[in-house]
Amino acid sequence: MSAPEAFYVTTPIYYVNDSPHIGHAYTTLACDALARFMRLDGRRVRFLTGTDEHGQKVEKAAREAGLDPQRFTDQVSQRFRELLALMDFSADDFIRTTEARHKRAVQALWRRLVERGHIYLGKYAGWYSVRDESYYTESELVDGRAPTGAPVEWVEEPSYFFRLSAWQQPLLEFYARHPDFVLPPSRFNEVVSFVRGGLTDLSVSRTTFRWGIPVPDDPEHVIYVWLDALTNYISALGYPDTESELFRTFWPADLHVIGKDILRFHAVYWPAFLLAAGVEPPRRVFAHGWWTNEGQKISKSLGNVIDPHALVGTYGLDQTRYFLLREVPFGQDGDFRHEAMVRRINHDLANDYGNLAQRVLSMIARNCEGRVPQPGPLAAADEALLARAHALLPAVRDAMAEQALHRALELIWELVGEANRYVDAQAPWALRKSDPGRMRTVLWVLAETIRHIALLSLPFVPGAASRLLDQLAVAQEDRHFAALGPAGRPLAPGTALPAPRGVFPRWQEA
Ligand code: ME8
Repeated sequence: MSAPEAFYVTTPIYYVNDSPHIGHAYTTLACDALARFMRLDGRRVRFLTGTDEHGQKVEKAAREAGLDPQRFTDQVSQRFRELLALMDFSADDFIRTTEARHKRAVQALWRRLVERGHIYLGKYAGWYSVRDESYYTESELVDGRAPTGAPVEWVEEPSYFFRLSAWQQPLLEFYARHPDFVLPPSRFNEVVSFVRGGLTDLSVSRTTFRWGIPVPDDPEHVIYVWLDALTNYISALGYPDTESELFRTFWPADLHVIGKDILRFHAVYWPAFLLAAGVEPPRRVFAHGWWTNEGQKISKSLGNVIDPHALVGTYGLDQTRYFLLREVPFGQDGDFRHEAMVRRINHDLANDYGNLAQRVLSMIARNCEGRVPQPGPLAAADEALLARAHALLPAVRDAMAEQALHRALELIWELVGEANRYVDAQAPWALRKSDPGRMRTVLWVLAETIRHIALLSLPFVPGAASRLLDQLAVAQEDRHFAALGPAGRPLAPGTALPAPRGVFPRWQEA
């Protein structure tokens, strides 16, 4: 058997100036669903997340909290780690930029860029935004602020520069060779036109504060926080040891998932640094949209930040996961609304999915002695429903390959709808007396369809889907996608089933 194909997916590493909120939870959730899907599909997966702990913004937040930066980052980083448990995120590694393994990697990358002639010492004079940790040219400013609305300050200091200007042509060629490097396509167009517009050399060190990784051989300078942060994706694989099993298996990354706010760093600077260092760039950067809260931009000053603990506490974990991934086409902006959440909980989860399972499982409990029924010959309608169930994996796989997570859910729910129509049309409750053999066939076809639905929904609603698989007595070792389809592990007639219990309660307004 050949080695399983690797899949390496990463979240941005989050700044520890702030507690985790819905935006952070969203990005990590998307990565989690992708990672879970690929694991179930037989891939060897590595899913990385972590925290971005250096730079002026974090230093300032630590000062405001009255703590030294290391104590402060230890505390806030821990909250991001707790988010993993809260939302059942299956990350394989959690990197912090204050760890020794990361500092070593960043300094090694720096040295390599110097050796290859891509870094030179100069003087920076220009605008800087601490909030964005980004440099801006005069022409980019809008009413004296960064295009993001963040305040800027004038900075003049000695600085090392990365020869980004030399990478315009190689980047454009790289983009042309990798037409799926950035998704969605509209975002890729933005990147390409930005690079076509010309690139100026990038200041990659600062001297006016200390909280960062020192420049090798010139410790007056600390390395620019974005050069530091982007390196996390390879430091977590053991860079500079590029011969290690970990690095060779997982680099280049299959996918960096980020918010649209940080696309330029990932799609322009990062591949340029890597190409300059002689390291292959990642395969894809997916930039998703931004959430607003009941139509308003989410901000601390407006006091409308959505805390993932509150979401999970109020609506439930599977419900929150489902809503975030289903409500908004992945890549577009979304608006969080209580009413929309309740609609998803009551319609999609309770009525469509939950009811289907509950109806079928309780009929089996009542009429088949609580065992998987023995099917008789299959009728055309049975074959048709099973064919739909068997066709689901390839369709969902295609959607996941382009990070269309909402589409994957739509496809699963199309089968849920199909199965519900089949129950109504076949009316197994009416067959109980008239044709019990036929009733058993119908219930087996339904149970087998529900098995497909539950397995394919595991990446998205892992709690409810596993409880449903428990109720179908699907063994742990059969909970993967190779068990789907007729050649997989269809439910064996006669298997005893536990008493059915609803997996998706309705939302009751208090
Ligand atoms: O940018 N809606 O960290 P950060 C959706 N440290 N997603 C949102 C969001 C919102 N309203 N707000 C934040 C940084 N996000 C750097 C990254 S990577 C090498 C360094 C998500 O803490 C979104 O993924 O500001 C965005 O890209 C990320 O949080 C920014 O997190």
